[in-house]
Amino acid sequence: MSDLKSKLRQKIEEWRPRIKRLVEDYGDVVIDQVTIEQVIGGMRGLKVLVTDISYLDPNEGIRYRGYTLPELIEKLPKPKGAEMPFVEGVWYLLLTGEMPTEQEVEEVVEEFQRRRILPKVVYEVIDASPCCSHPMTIFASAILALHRESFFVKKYNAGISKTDYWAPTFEDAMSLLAKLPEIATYIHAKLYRDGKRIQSNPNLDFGANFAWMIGIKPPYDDVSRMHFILHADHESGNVSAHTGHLVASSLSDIYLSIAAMINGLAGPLHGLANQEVLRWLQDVREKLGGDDPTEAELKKIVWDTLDSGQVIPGYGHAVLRKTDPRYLIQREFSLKHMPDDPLFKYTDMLYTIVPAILQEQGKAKNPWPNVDAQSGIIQWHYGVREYDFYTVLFGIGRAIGICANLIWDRALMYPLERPKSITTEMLEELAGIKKGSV
Ligand code: CMX
Repeated sequence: MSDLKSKLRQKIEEWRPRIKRLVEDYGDVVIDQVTIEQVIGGMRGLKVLVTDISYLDPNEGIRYRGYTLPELIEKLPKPKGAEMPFVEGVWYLLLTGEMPTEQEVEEVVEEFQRRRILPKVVYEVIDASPCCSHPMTIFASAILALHRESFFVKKYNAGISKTDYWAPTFEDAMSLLAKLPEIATYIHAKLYRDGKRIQSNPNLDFGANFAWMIGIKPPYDDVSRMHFILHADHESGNVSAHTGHLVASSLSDIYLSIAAMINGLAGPLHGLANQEVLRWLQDVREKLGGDDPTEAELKKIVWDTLDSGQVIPGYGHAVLRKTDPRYLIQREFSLKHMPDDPLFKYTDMLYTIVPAILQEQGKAKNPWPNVDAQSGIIQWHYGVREYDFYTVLFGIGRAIGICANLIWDRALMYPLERPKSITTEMLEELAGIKKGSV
């Protein structure tokens, strides 16, 4: 058994009694109340999910296993000469809650390298996709095609004990994550490079191999690592994480659950926002004849966008109430590596004007930028200019956190998710509204 898997087994055995005690001895403790506004309004703020992989503080931003992102970037082992840590180290940390040593990371790097090879069926599914399909649709289909490889399904059909479900789930997660860069870069080659594919480099880590296969030189390896790490997790209630958890709660395996999560990520209010940012910025740039913008020009365009009933992509958040630290880390990287990039200049000027405008408009609860306001600009700068591909990159990162969550869901034997729904009439009765009084 690998060191990571045996470390995980030890952590799971330590954690299980805590959950058992909470349910058996404290199961009737009330932790939240539900209002009509929350029921109709997308369950905002309701404390009804549990995860120990990450926690999102509205003012501070995300912590992975208790570490802020800057702490994580500083402390995790890095490839020689790199600015950003190994993606594999984040996987280790998310799974076990422990900061890995260089040796422990190296072992995961090698394990992922061994599991990279795609079965033929994945190429066939990608090749068979209509040319006008969105890359996220193809990405989800390719992941679904791997379902027949599921080790969990084999073990489940053979009659494995419920207490051991986590182990084949771990194996499936390792195999899927190792393959995601291969799948994504093949989709990229197929859609945008006449199918000209660059083969995997057997000596490279997750981030560097992605950069290699997409054909972009350093420091794009660090861009990849940064992108996948920053997008890895955002606690449990966001659409992609919650979808993954919900689907897996019916004991659907990793492949079915991650394909579902990818579909949730593909919406413009969630992961597709990074593509929307680029599209909107290019549109703005075109309107200004490609020139550097003045503040007055940009302010007018922001107001015009709002007045036409559209959102400003990359701004606002359902939980965050301050500038997203993931935005700030990418901004810092951009200031260091691409300060003169024309689109970065737009982005940075928007950072100074959009929050005040959203505050003046008075609708958005959070006027500050989120991760998507900056991520696409960096991709564009380094040469990934097909912006409908950006959400696929987000998907690779997010799959890391969700796989960690799903393994722990199985380890702690969380049950089928099944909230109760009621009718509008019942809500009116609860509110004391007389029938027919509207
Ligand atoms: N531009 C304009 N209006 C905005 C806005 C923005 N960036 N953000 C929120 N609002 C509006 C909402 O549309 C809503 O308007 P209505 O009352 O007319 O419906 C109002 O402000 C209140 O919304 P909220 O409670 O502040 O935000 P929600 O929790 O409902 O939604 C989010 C959060 C992210 C969907 C929203 O801020 C948004 O649409 N932002 C732009 C898209 C985006 O950047 N999404 C990426 C989020 C990060 C990610 O998941 O990747």
